[in-house]
Amino acid sequence: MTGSPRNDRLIRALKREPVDCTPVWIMRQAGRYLPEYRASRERAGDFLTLCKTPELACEVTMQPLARFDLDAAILFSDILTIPDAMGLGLSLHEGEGPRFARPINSKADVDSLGVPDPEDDLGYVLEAVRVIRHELADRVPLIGFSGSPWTLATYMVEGRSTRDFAKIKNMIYREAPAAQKLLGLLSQSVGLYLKAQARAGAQVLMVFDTWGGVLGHAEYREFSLDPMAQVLSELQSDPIASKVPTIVFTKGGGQWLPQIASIGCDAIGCDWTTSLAQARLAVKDQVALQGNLDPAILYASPERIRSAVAEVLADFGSGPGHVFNLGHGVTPGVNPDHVKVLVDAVHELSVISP
Ligand code: 1CP
Repeated sequence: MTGSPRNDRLIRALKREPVDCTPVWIMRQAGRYLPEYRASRERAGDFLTLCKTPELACEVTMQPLARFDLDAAILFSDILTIPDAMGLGLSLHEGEGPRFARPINSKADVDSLGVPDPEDDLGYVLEAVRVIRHELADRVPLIGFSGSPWTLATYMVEGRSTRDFAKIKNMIYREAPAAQKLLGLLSQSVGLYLKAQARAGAQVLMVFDTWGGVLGHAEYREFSLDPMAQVLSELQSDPIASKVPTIVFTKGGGQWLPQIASIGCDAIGCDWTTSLAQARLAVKDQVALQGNLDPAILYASPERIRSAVAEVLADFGSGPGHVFNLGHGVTPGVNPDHVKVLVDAVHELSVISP
C-alpha cells in the first residue's frame, strides 16, 4: 500500500506545497443526502452493518466520488467504533442518533475498560481501508479518521447525543481522576487505531474533535488538546504513520488555533465562525487550513453557492496550504446537485495562473 495517488492535490496542500487548484472534499460526503447511500443502507439493513461490512463500507465510500470531482475519499465508518469495541453496546436510532446500552457512569466503569487491539477488535475497519485502497486504485488519497479522545468521552459518559454535556462535565469537575484515566485510555486507543489505519493504507489521518468547543479555555487544554497531542506523538513514533499528514478539527475551536498548531498536526480544520485570513495570521502559516463554508450554504441557489465559494477562497488568499471543505458535515436535506456546484466552483475559481 505504498502507491501515491495520481491526484495528490490534497497531500500537497496539507504539506503546504503548491497545487494547480485548491483541493476539495466534504465532511460527511457519503451520507443520507445521497439517494444511493439511503438505498445501500436499506439493503444492508442498518448503519452499523454498513460500517462493519468492508465491501459495503467501500461501496458507500465510492458513491460521492462517482458523482463529484472530489480530491479525496474518506473511509466510511464512524467515530463511535472505538467505544463499541470497548464493549459499550452501540446502537443507532433513526432521527435520534447514537446510543450506548452501557454508558460510563463511575470510576469503577472506567477501571473496567481496556484499550482495544485494532487488528483484533476493529479489524473490519482496517479491512475496509484495504478494500477501499484497492478500489480507488490510486485515483485520490484515502482519509482515515478517529474521534478525539474528548469527543469519544462525551458520547461514552452521556450515553447519547447531548445538548448540555452535564454528565461528562460533572465527571471532569467532580471526579477529575476518573475523567483523566478515561482520557488516557482513549488517547492510547485512538493512537493505536490511527496508526493501524495508516499501516492498512490510509494516506491522511483526521481527528474529529466535534465537542472540544464546549469546554472552557483551561479545560480545553487539559481534556481535549493534551490528549490529542498524545495521539499525535504516538503517530510520530511510527515509521509509517509519521509520514501520513494529519488534520485536527476542533469545532468551535477558532480561539485556540495557535495552541492546536503547536501539537504537531499538519493542518487545522476550521468551522465557519472563523475567518481563514485571521486563522492564517494566528497560526503564522505554520500549518495548512481546511474549511470552512457554512454547510447551510448548500440550501442556497447555485449562484449564491458559487459566490460563497469565491468568498472563502478570497478570505484564505494566495499561497499554499488551503484544503476546501465545509465547516462541518453536509446535512441530510441538501440537494446533491448543489454539492456538485460547490466542488466544481472550488476547482474553477481557484485555478492559479502559471
Ligand atoms: O445512516 C444513518 O442514519 C447514519 C448517519 C451517520 C453517518 C452517515 C452516522 C451516525 N455516522 C455516519 C458516517 C460518518 N460519521 C462519517 C463518514 C465519512 C464521511 O464523512 O463521509 C464520519 C467521518 C463520521 C464521524 C462522526 N460521527 C462524528 C464526527 C464528525 C462530525 O460530524 O462532527 C460524530 C460526532 C459522529 C457521531 C455520530 N454518528 C452518527 C451520527 C448521526 C452522529 C452525530 C450525533 C450527534 O450529533 O451527536
